[in-house]
Amino acid sequence: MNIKEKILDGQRINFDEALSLYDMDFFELGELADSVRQKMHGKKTYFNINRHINPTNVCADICKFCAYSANRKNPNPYTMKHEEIMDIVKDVESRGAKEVHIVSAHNPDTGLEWYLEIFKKIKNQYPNLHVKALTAAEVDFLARHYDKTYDEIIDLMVENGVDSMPGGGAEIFDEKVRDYICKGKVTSEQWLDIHQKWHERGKKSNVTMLFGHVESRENRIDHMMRIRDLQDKTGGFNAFIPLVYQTENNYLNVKEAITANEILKTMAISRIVLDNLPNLKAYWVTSTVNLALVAQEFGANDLDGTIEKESINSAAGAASANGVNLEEFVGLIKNSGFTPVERDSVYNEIKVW
Ligand code: V47
Repeated sequence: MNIKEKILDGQRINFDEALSLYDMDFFELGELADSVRQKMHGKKTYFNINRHINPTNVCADICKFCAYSANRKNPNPYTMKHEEIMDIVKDVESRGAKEVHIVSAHNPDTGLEWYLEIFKKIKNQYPNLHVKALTAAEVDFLARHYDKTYDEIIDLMVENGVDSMPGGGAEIFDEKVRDYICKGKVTSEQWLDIHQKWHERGKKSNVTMLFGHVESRENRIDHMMRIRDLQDKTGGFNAFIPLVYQTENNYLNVKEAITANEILKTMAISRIVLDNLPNLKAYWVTSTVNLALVAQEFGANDLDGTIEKESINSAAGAASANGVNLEEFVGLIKNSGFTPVERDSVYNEIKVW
């Protein structure tokens, strides 16, 4: 059987086979990924009504690709008070948000309570609002800084009402590249270990991959393989989210931006490799809305959500600071030939638009 027949037959492909897909005809690869997508989701494209909240940009770690944390290029440190966060939550909940996605920098000065008690406050006031919060990088930082084990931090997250974990902080698992782009932050092994522990508590999470900077195609396939291995063990990942590296205001100094062709190929290959992961999210914030719409033909079945406001990727040049309008978003999905399906945070269908 050749690779194409294997994929159409639903068989698993190995590292070398995955890498060779980069050399396949662009449209043939797209059609293969689409056949996998269609088997899993038909023409449905999922999204949710959500709000990203980034409560502080003061960070004890230094990632070369980050334009969000306060530093020489972005000398505007801020830390929100819980009341400020609650005001945002009140506003977005009253306008239909079903999820808040709360991710911060690694602020050494707030105290552990500042990080955790906000979730309890949100849950007490809005029990039906899904709280997706704390990346594995934050969990690792909190454990190190407050002398706790990962299990202790995870128990506190559960106690305080975190429903699911976002996929941030995975970057690229290859140790050499990781050392170059974000030395000192959570290691690949630790990132996967934290998610495994979270899954073992019956909880769901997402997983990202930051690409289009200094990594190779081999590094991307390796990243996908490590995710596939953990997913085989736990089944706890909901979505894979390839994040396209944004070039501005950071210290990575990448001259040439990745091409749309390479982005779509990578998405298609990830749809094929991650045969045990249900959803592939084209995160329009880093790919642009237009390319995310095209990515629907290359295996993507999820476009994240309306977002409303986003600070991490927009700091590095993404046009996402103000989110997208719901009606417009739904119209774009429909006009591109797909069925917009509003979902909750764990992929139960809420409404077919
Ligand atoms: O972890 C930082 C990335 C991530 C840049 O789980 C950059 O549903 C591109 O993880 N260019 C945060 N990316 C965002 C994130 C996320 C987003 C949407 C949905 C979910 C989910 C998770 O942003 C960071 C980092 O990998 N990032 N700087 C940059 N210059």
